[in-house]
Amino acid sequence: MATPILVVGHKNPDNDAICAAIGYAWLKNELAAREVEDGEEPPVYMPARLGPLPPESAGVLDKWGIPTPMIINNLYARVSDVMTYNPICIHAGSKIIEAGRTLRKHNVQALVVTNEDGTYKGLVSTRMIANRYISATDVLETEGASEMSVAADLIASLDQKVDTIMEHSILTFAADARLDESVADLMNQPFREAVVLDDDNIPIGIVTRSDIAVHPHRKVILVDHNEIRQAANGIEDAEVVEIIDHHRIGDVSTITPIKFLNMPVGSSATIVTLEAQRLGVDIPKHIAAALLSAIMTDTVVLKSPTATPTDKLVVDYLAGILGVDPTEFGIEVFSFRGGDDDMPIDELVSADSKEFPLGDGTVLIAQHETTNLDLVMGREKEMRDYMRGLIEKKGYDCILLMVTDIIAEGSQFICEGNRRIVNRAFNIECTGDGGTWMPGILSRKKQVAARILEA
Ligand SMILES: [Mn+2]
Repeated sequence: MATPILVVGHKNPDNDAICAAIGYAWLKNELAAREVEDGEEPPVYMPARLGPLPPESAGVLDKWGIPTPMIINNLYARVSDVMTYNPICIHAGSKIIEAGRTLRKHNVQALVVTNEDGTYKGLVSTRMIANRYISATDVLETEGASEMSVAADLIASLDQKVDTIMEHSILTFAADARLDESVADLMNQPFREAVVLDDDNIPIGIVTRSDIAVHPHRKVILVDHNEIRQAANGIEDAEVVEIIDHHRIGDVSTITPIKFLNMPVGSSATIVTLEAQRLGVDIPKHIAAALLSAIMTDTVVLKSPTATPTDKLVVDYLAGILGVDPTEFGIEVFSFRGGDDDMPIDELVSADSKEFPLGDGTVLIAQHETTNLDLVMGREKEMRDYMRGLIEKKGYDCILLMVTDIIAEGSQFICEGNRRIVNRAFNIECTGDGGTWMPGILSRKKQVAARILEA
């Protein structure tokens, strides 16, 4: 069974990190199926994620029947990358002679011994059976037994049950255990084999000292990031085989040349769509929906200054496949976030917040995107109380919360702490009441942080 190649977005995933991974894994599988020779098994690309699904992703995946990408904790090589699957098993009640026959028949060195219900009990190897005979010769020399009686004992012992000679104290591993740690354990036990068990204690694999002589590296395609800080733990132990991204070039390095697509466009999903077009692969509706949703969230329905003419073309193409109006589609995706009225206040204010150093102090700029500004502003007092508490706790000079109305295309500034910092930068009069409407301000990175830091 070939180990799948993972396609994974950054830590703390947003909708683009999830949907670009789904889209690119789909594209790679399509291409692999085309290129495969007769009788060959194509490589399998599997989308994965490093954290919980954002609500808009959950909404899109649910609506379009797309399976949720599996969550992974790290990219370290695992026991399952080297183990032999489906080990040969024998019941503890079987006779030793049967164990001998089974070892011969399958030409293996060890059998996993199981209980009646198939759960793991121990292990019997050719060496354990051989040891029985070697110790018999010992009896011959030290106790002066006759050769005939020893031989008779040995023949009789073939009739005994396997569990009289099996070893109970063999190491067991979970399939997803880290290989480097497991190798150390395996080298420290007196036996050559370890048994791999599933959650129900059923043996699913066997791993020997010769299996671990090679250290495999998990293959991974990075989407929507190319910095180690944002990548899965264990990235340094993995083999990065491709990168699809729209952020600044970071610090992931590779040993061999790879396909590294980086474009200054509004989303990674845009690049995935361009690749499908370039390679002449038709995009099915569910994948078009995932990709379109990612472009819409990353570019705030194409209104963010990060949106480019290329994004616009790609959005029209995907909306054409789906037969939808792109803006309506985008607003529906944002509405999956929902819950502006019952969202916990810490989440509403700080889920998307970034600290910026300013002089000797720190400014926190938070952003909450909404399709219902009135609903959010109804919680103004709650938000301000929470922001003042944050300032007290963290010592910020100032917190600016941008409540961004993606339909009206602007942001309501709510400011606590030293408001002069914000007022000076934008030449406005933010007060402690009601906030200040800033038409056209949608991007924290391009339109707000830059201005405050320069002022
Ligand atoms: Mn992105």
